[in-house]
Amino acid sequence: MTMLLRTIALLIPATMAVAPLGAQDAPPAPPASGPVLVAADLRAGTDLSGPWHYSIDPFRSGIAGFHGEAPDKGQQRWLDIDPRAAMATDNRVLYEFDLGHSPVTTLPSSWLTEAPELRHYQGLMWYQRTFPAPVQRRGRYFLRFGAANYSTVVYLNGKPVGRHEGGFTPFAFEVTKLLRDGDNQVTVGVDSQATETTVPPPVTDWENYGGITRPIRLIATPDTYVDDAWVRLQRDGKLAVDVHLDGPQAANRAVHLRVAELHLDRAGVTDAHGDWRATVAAPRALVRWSPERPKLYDVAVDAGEDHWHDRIGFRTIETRGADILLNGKPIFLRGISMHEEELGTDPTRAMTPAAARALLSEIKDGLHGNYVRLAHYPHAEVTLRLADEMGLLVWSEVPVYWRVAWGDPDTLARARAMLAENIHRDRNRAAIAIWSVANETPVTDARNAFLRTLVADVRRLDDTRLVSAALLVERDKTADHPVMTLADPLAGALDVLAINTYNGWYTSDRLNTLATSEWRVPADKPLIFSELGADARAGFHDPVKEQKFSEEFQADYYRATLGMADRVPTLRGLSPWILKDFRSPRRQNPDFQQGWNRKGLISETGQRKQAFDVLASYYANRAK
Ligand code: GCB
Repeated sequence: MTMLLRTIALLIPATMAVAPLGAQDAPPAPPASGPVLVAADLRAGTDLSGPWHYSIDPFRSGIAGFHGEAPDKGQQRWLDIDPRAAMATDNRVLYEFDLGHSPVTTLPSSWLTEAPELRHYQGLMWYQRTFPAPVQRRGRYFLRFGAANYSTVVYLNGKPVGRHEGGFTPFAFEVTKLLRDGDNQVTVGVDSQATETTVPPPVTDWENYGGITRPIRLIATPDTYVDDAWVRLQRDGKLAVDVHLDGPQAANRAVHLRVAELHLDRAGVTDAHGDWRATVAAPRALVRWSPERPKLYDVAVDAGEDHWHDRIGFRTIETRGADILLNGKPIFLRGISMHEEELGTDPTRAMTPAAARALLSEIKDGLHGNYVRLAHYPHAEVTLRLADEMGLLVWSEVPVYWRVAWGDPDTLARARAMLAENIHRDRNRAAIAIWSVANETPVTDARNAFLRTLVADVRRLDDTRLVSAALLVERDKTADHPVMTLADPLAGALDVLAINTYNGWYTSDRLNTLATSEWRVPADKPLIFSELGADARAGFHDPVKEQKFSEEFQADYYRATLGMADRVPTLRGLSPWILKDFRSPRRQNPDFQQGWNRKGLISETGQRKQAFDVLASYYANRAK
């Protein structure tokens, strides 16, 4: 546990907490760790985005006193009081915070961009706002966070409501009984500090945007409501539905699955646990979702007073030998990778629909793509919804990245919880083709066991997608040409093999030798180059010597690497690194990087580099 969560665990009763999932006991699949509220973004609610007060707490004084004991009153940020008025009234009173009179930021956003002195702040931040309770309350209310990075503790009107760990997945707490008439005060502590046992750990190659980076909403539901619903087309051609109701009338309840456009109305009754499962023959009129025709249907689940709905596309994805089949037909994944970072000179990881559309349009229309790798963690719901609408297949991953504490059961529990939260949120998205469990993780027994557990979780939670991981290869140092061998024992557990390759960028290979590369990979599974790339600073040209960081080098690197890719018989897709230059504190070459990883095909402001056209025409040809 992080320090924040460890201390908070002492303060918040476990029953109110999102408990870490049981770690080593592999089966059964991890349960949902709190209310799922699937398709919460389409439910009625009050948007709590907008102005919030904020205040740093670098020594975590609101979490623990200086001897490690519970903090005294003068430091308890969540108290339902007015410190200024209290101190003015009684000179024995001391408060060393006053959130209600602290500076204001606009959420969702990261604090890194709020003020220059916060640019490199990694630690605990407190946020607070008040909001009016809905008048005439009925049913149940949940405070839902799209994401907060990294560990979070939430209080309402001075009372703890829950805690959550993981910077990229949604979480919700029921607050029905804590709401009061008139103004309600919500206080949130968010700690961005990564440790050796968090997921991801401290060393990555992207900006650690601390803060509440996705929408916060107060969601209203009836007393008994559809907490989870999963509607999909199975590989056997049937539609399958799983529903879970939560509430006093969840058991033995009549439910209906309705897809009006297909005249589909299937009735059922939940069991004693509030669960209903059914399959129905797919209506003949069903149009299957594809990148060329991303057809979505309005799907409803009615259960008593609750009318749940979502927009869902139906398609199958599977492998046959080295082929990836979409709706039974072989497909080549014409993709690119992207981080969750909006265009602009000072991104704050606030992904609005417009910001997501700007990025995905570059892929779909600019590059002629049909696929995107959403690296290296679950992206915002808006991005997934747009991928569904625009027709882009998605690789989705959890931040099990580079060097993780493989032997630590808590770390495994964390990764499993994130994976489960991600799959629960997104398994209704037709766009999702591949769940990936890791990126560039060195092979050891402990790592293999850890990742095998994650692969098994994916298969239990969603058997309609493909499982992958970006793997490392071994380079034969004695060969006279580049020879790379995939010897990772995890390969056998995956549906799609994925390799990141940077020959000619991080290696001293001359670009004209890449064509002679040999890739020794299993012949019976599809391979994806999940990354390939080279940096270039937009506008820096060196047509004669083509030094690194010139647009010419990057364009030539793409030509050479794409030529190499064409000679790999099992290659079925590409997601080069990366669409847009992105913030990375490890990149400090003052001439070219200035804190940015420059492997984008477009600059941070959207300027296309030469290599953009190289990939765009390659994909245009592939699409013919
Ligand atoms: C990788 C990583 C990615 C980095 C990239 C790079 O292999 O997966 O996160 O950003 O290389 O630019 O070095």
